Amino acid sequence: MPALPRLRAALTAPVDAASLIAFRSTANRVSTNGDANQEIFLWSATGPTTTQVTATTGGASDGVSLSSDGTRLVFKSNRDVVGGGNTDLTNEIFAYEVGGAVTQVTDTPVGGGGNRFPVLAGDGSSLAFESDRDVTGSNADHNFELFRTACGLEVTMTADQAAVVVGEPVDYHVTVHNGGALALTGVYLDATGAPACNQFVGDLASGASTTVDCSYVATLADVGTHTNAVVADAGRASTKRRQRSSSYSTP
Ligand SMILES: [Ca+2]
Ligand SMILES: [Ca+2]
Repeated sequence: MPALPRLRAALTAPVDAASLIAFRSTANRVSTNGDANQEIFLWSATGPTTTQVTATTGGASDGVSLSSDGTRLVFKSNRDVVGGGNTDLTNEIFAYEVGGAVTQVTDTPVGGGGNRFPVLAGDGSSLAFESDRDVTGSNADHNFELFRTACGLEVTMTADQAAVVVGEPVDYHVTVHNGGALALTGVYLDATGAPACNQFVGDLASGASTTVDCSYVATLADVGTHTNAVVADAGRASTKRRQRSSSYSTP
């Protein structure tokens, strides 16, 4: 059976190449999981060391996916992993930059099954996951949909005015930041309610930020409190990354 050793070598090659294995466990492997809940661990052949990525009490962190280049992993958790980002303990997606910090990718309220089954692209540049939450403002019926998002992309939105009259502009400042370790290409903003903010940003190096200034003129249809939202993403795919919004009142 000369083919069998070659087959075994082929199957183990991806793990050996990255020298990393990510897994979930209830074991107290490095003496920091005394409550024996499900935590995410990362084993490195080059240490050899075992890193406990999550440190939570109760609940579960699982569904881990490691990029084949070993730069980051993603997982699902119903714990407040980062601290303050998931106090309602719903199923959210988190990312861990290997050797760095854990960040929370999704942020959704109580209801349904939440966000689950995250899978990273081989180069760690993006992830896909399943969710029955209204992650990007386009799933109001809350069935399970697939979402894709660039990794490391963060967006914030502020408005100069808290209230305007009809015919006056609301001036927005949308800041996009690449908080990940990899450069992002083809970053763009999608703001269907405020067309002037619907802009192509371009490439963002790791750690780079850029701010887009744009305005929206209030109309009669906006009387009351109106919310405009903007999402940012990278690459050519059409699904969105983080959503940020800003509200104003029109008397
Ligand atoms: Ca624990
Ligand atoms: Ca939540």
